[in-house]
Formats: sequence, C-alpha cells, structure tokens
Amino acid sequence: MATVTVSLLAVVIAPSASASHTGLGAVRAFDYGFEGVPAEIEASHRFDFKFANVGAEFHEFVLLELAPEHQDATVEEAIAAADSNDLSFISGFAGAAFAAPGEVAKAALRPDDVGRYVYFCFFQTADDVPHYQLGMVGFLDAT
Ligand SMILES: [Cu+2]
Repeated sequence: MATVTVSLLAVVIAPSASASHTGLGAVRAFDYGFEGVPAEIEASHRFDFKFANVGAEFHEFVLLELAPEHQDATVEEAIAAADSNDLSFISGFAGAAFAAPGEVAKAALRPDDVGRYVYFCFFQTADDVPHYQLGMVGFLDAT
C-alpha cells in the first residue's frame, strides 16, 4: 500500500513532468504484463499517469467498469469474458492508454463510479494470442 501512495503522490506533484522521464507515477507495460498499476484510484476524479511501454510489442491499458453482477470476477472470468466478447461483463469505459515499443505516453483514466474495474491489453502476439491471456489483465478499485 505504501507504493501506491508514493505513486499517486508523484502524479499529483508532477503532473506535467517530461513525457520522456518515466519515474514514479508511471504504469509500465512489458511483454507480457503491467507494473505500477495502483490498486485504488479515486472515483469521479481524473487520474493522470505516464504509460511506459518497455516491451518489444505494442501495448495498451484499457480500463472498463465491471457490471454490478461481476464485481467479484476472477482473472479467469475476465479472460473468458474477453475471449467471448461478452459485453454484459462490463458496464462502462473509464479510459485507455497506448504506447508503441520503447515509448512513453501521457494518459488519463476517469472512473465515474465507485467499484471494481478490470483492465486489459487487447493486442495480440504474432501468433494471434491476446496479451490479456499472457498476463496483461487485472483489477483496480475506484473508491
Ligand atoms: Cu500488450
């Protein structure tokens, strides 16, 4: 929890820091996972962050609100919902980030509601395997 506090603080202190500097407050995407994703962000507030792609493939971070009946979903259920394009799994879009390999992008999230959100990278490998199946999926709470 201390790490999350430091990361959020860094974003608040240096919202306009150079995009070429990753530093604290950055979410990092690699082949295949995310680092630095806060466990909680504030609902109804804009969360600005830098999205650093340190991998060799394109990556994105797409944040979606879980539908009320799926608030307790597991990673396996999230993957299954994405695989089957089950839109009933989600109830809203809360922002996205994208970066090419080696790039750092500025991005923002804005969860409108208190609750649990799921994030995915939907890019695919050269063998057509979605990155979310390889570890680029997770949850965060808007409080
Ligand atoms: Cu990816």
